[in-house]
Amino acid sequence: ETGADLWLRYSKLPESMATGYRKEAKSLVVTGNDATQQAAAGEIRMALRSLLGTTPTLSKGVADGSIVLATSSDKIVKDLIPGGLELSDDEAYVIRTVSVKKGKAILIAGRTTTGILYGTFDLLRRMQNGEDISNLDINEQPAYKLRLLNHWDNLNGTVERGYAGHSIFWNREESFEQLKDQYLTYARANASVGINGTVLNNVNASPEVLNTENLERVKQLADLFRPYNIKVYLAVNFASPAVLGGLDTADPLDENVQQWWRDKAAEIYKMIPDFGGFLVKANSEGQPGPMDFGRTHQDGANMLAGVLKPHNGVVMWRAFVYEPTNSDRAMQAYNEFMPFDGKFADNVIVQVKNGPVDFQPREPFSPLFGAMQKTPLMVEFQITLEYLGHSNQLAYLATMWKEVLDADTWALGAGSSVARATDGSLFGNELTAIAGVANIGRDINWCGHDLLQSNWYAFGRLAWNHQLSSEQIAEEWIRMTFTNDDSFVSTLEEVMMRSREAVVSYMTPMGLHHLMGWDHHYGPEPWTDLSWARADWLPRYYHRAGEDGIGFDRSSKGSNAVSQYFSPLREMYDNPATCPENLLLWFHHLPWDYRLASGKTLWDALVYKYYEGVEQARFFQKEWDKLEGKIDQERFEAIRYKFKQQTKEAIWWRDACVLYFQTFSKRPIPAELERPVHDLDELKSLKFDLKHHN
Ligand code: BDP
Repeated sequence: ETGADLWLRYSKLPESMATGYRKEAKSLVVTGNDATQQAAAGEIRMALRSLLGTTPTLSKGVADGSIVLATSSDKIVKDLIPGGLELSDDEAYVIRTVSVKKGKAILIAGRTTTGILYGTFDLLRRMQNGEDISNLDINEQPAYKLRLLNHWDNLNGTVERGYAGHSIFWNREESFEQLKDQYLTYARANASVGINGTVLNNVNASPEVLNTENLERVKQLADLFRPYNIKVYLAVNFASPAVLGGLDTADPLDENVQQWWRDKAAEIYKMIPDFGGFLVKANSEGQPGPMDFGRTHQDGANMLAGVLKPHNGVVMWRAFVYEPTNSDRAMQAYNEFMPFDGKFADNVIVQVKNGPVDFQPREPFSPLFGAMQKTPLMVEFQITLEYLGHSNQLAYLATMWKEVLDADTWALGAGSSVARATDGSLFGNELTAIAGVANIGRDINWCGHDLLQSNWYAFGRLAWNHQLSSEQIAEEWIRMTFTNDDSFVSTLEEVMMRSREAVVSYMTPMGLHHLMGWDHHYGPEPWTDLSWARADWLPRYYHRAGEDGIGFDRSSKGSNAVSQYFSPLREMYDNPATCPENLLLWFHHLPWDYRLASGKTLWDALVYKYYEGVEQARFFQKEWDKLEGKIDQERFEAIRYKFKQQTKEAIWWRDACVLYFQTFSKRPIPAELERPVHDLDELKSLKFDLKHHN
């Protein structure tokens, strides 16, 4: 197998499971023929043929063993459920076992056909997981309204921070027709986990994305995705009116600029009436923005919001900003955005990366969550592993995302989690959203590493329901993607559950961050010094190792970043004795002999963590090898190779960091640990070349 079918393989179920299901799926009743309902019907027929070996007959009447796909206003629903059905949301659905003459049937109903589509994928997931479907009473509705992938795809076909080949959207070598099957798989995969929007281009946006030829391509994609309830969005360059439109300014308060955007929006909506809106990276890392014209984030975002408002579009305005100043980079987004709280138009949502710096293996949550209470905020996660080993290492990220979503901001006292601060339940915002930077490309298995498909899947599942557990999501995904063999499932699930922590341990344990190589962010380079680069792009800015110790002092005695958090978090982070050990060096600069609660010195504890990370990687390799023969040999071997690579790189990371930090600590590696296998000079002279990597 190639992995191309993702978790939608629908491989034949063992007879023991299939027999029971056949009785529940004898016929299919489909009440309407809009494209979404037909997509659901097509999916379930194809899936059941493959899972059970039989296709349910299409029927008009409900009988024992029928599956009924209907909207709550259809007469059939009123017949089956005497009191009728009340659904809370256009994407909500129910799946119910209902009595019919001489037996029972399964009703999948939504207020709209979108609910039917989502309910259909839900039922299929249960069947692939071998669950009992004989007595169902399921009510589902999404936690966030907009559940989006962000593709950092460039118009020339490359993908920024993409490790799975070229862009699927901006490929010019093949025609749209040739790529259509791939697009359909993409749409089905997204719909199966409830992802309902996609930003088709890089946040470092080319103005050219808005030219008519490119908009034609966007329209084609929108038309194909529409039955799957996926809206398209574009990242726009704030200078577009000048660069593309030929105006002499892009000042958001200039009438001609506004007219240019209005005309452009009219053109887009004429082609794509349900176009979702714009994502904007402004005045960040060299991108143009309203501040170039003496205006503010508020002016820029609200101008675009006004343009999109008549079309029901939204503006997702990113808060990933950091000025070239000497202040702590981790504090800058907060400082820059807090003054605008409550000042954005109601179709603006501020998109905030999960952590205050940049998608590190572990960061505390961004202090903007909970703090901006009068502005809808959305979390931006990174599905692609920019800082966690690209597509060569396994880091199952549901555990990281749960850590962030479940973190308590204390904004309105205990129970003010990041999830609740963004899903509308804490501050009552109507507009709610969540985004993940996609990890897919044209590689046959989509993600460059078969096991990293799980992160695409997990992002969608959590965007739908942030209360699901990482374990449950992993288990579902494994069963659908590989096999229902219980020992396979439990072994791989355990590896996945430990995987992100393993990466943290051998890369950046105890709150260290940004030790990765310059620019490509792959591999360890804690020593890098470039005289011409901004200090806060370089590792030494973050780890601050010296003879006196290591870590970034963000306590009240240092940069005071702790003050951006609510009490009692602020006090907890401020004191090294109460700061969680896994964030210790994020918030504190401590001497090498600092004693931890365990009694170990900081130096010893840090070294042990690096070694533990390597042991975890070795453990993954060993566990994986036990699974040979339980799945197809192709994927087995491909993954085996990745785990081997991961162990090598874990050792590379461990040796590089331990040996480098040892030049400051001047303390020995604890005697019972094995000796490094590399020399520091050898590691420093490694020239990592991305061209040979992808
Ligand atoms: C950083 C990436 C860079 C992105 C930037 C962003 O290194 O490629 O453009 O984030 O999110 O993590 O805008």
